[in-house]
Amino acid sequence: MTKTIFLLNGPNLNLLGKRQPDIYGRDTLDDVEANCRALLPEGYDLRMLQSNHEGQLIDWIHEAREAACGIVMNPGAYTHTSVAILDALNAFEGPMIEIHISNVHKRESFRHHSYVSLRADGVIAGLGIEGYEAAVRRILTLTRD
Ligand code: CA2
Repeated sequence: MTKTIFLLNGPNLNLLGKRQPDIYGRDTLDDVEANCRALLPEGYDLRMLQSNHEGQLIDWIHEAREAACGIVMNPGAYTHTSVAILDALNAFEGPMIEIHISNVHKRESFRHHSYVSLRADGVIAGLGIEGYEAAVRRILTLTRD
């Protein structure tokens, strides 16, 4: 059976490649999806998802419990605020990698704390969109038979 990796993206990441290229670069989420798809061996698929709404992200995490072998998530600003997303991720049993395009530790102090890191099996920050590919590679390593 095909194993599906969920790539979940939080608020404002629909603007990726369209605003603030100095911080987030010029590539779009479609580019991220194409780069990640190119890494998938036979038997794997991915679902690229983005929402500006916390509840929608939580619903997708719940869906992942049945439908995904692993989650790569850039929760955007919810990283720093959302106990609800942390609770949802704690109910997911597969591997979960947290990714940030920018190096959050080089930015404002409110970005230094992540609720999601309390659940994440790995945390990537500051590699630009290449971080998504590193995260997918890690999920593949952890889920290959
Ligand atoms: O560095 C990251 O990936 C962040 O998760 C991005 C969030 C920010 O709140 C986190 O602290 C770090 C913001 C996402 C906003 O994305 C945009 C992309 C392009 C243009 C404008 C916003």
